[in-house]
Amino acid sequence: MVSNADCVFCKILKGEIPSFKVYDDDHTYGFMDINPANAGHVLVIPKYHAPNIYEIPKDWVSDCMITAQKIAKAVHEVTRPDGINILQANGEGAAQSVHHFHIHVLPRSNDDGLKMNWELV
Ligand code: D5M
Repeated sequence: MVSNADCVFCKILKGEIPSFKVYDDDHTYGFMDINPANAGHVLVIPKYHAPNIYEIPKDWVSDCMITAQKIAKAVHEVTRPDGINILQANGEGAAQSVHHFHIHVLPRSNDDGLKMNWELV
């Protein structure tokens, strides 16, 4: 695995800090967001350290999006939210706070009060 010793998500992948796992395969890992914007907020990360979408090899993007789809379909089937946002931030101007590529899977309800913009993630 390509890893960065200072990266919080790499530490999660190595088991050095705890996480609430919801999905795990050879290339990707899904876990609950520690600061959820809404109930059921999940993050999907590659088992490869790249800081953003500019630098990550394309196959890892594919793997992560396929995992995000699996999680979204499972959430849709089980909890029947009013909708699900798939979000991904790059750079400070996009409110990226962890510099290991990740995809947010964010269930929505019609009355959750969240706006449909990026400043919320
Ligand atoms: O989103 C980064 C997200 O990562 C943010 O919603 C909090 C979450 N986060 C940060 N540290 C942890 C740990 N240790 N466990 C779970 N979730 C975490 P961004 O798109 O970069 O703003």
